[in-house]
Amino acid sequence: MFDQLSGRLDGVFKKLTGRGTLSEKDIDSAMREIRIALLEADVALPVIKTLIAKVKEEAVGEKVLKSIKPGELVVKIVNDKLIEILGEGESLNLSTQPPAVIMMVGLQGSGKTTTTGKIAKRLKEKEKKKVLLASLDIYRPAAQQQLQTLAERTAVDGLEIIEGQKPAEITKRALKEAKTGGYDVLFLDTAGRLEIDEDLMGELEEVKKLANPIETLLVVDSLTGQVAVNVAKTFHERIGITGNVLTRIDGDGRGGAALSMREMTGCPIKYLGMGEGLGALEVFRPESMANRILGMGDVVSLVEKVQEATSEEDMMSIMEKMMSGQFDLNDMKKQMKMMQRMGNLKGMLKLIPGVSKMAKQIDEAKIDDKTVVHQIAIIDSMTKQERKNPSILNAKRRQRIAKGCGLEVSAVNKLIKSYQQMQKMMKKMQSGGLSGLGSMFGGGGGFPPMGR
Ligand SMILES: Nc1nc2c(ncn2[C@@H]2O[C@H](COP(=O)(O)OP(=O)(O)OP(=O)(O)O)[C@@H](O)[C@H]2O)c(=O)[nH]1
Ligand SMILES: [Mg+2]
Repeated sequence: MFDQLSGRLDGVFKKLTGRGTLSEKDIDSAMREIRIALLEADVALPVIKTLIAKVKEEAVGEKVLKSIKPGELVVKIVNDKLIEILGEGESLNLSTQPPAVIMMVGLQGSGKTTTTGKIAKRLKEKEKKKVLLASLDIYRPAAQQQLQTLAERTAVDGLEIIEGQKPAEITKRALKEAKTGGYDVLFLDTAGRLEIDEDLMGELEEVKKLANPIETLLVVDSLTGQVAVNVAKTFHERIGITGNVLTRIDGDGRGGAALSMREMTGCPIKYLGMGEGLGALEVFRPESMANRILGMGDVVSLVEKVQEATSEEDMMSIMEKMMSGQFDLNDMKKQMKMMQRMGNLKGMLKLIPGVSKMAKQIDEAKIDDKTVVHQIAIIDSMTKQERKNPSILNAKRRQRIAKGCGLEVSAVNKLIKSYQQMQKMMKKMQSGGLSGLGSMFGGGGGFPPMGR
């Protein structure tokens, strides 16, 4: 689906990521190219405008971390804003007194019946729900039978077909059957029309009133591009929908519908239809769609992890405090948190030039997650005053702290001892310049104080 768009964006990013620095002009021209790529992909204009504005705003304000190239940062920002535009992935809402009624609506041939079968299969297999399927499509020959066959294939129940009943009658019968039969979920698969018309809307309104569905899912064919978005807007305004399902994502459409849907309708995308088979259904996740479009998952996760782990500002302020001898237990906690986060991405850090050495040192320091968690808990149990001025920590206070965090007094003592050792080391560093830094992370009983 996103092949063409992906290709174009890839070209834009290749130009950016190779560079060491980016000027505002570089960013401007990249944005222009992204805009064209999105237009060609048939993304709605207001959506493009919003996206570009959001990216620009952030790209200008963003502080560039030393370990990331500016181009990579731009990729990450585009990725984040794309995710914002795509909207959060909301799961199917079934939290109501059973049966939870799910009404499927949409134009003819959009994939309502197939999607009904797909979701039913998922609910039965993954969530062990008891599911009943009912077709309200009395217009297309054999439509009811089509759903019945799907019910058999997915091993869920289908409502008995009674010829001559109107949709409203079938709805009432289905509700009754679902209640008496103890079903968790009832699907109402409605008939489609070639275009939105008064009859269709009137019928859907009537059924909706009768059945009071917790979910009204609009199934739209993503290959129809902007048409799909307009259909969704109309349906939403008229009968109110709770979610969209985009089908034929496996086809070679340009992707505009998928990208515009959330922003233009205000309704979340809940599922993606990825093929004709009953297993070809994906829960919509904005992150994975963004990744599919940008194809830059590696860069994005690298930037993310570096951003998470090394707030360089934090690091610098801690270093400064250490150098000036003002390092207190608040700083020690901050530092532990930082070490903890870094411990989680040792592999990642090795990839970044200049940081790889640190990763090795972290390895050697053998950060033990549990110990760090305990040490943080101890500091958390102290008063503000104690953290600022650890020298007031007498025996009585230590006992109180130990109680507060559910650990032995000996653990508290160890932590304080580590702190004192660090203080000593810092004093040395102050007099001996930066040469003392070598032992910061590494073994030799130095830093960080793991208290073992
Ligand atoms: N490739 C692909 N085909 C799909 C997808 N979803 C549905 N189809 C196919 O689209 C065709 C129409 O699907 P239906 O489920 O019958 O559509 P419908 O909305 O129920 O159609 P009406 O009841 O006639 O309005 C079938 O051939 C499906 O196999 C999908 O995600 N990908
Ligand atoms: Mg159908």
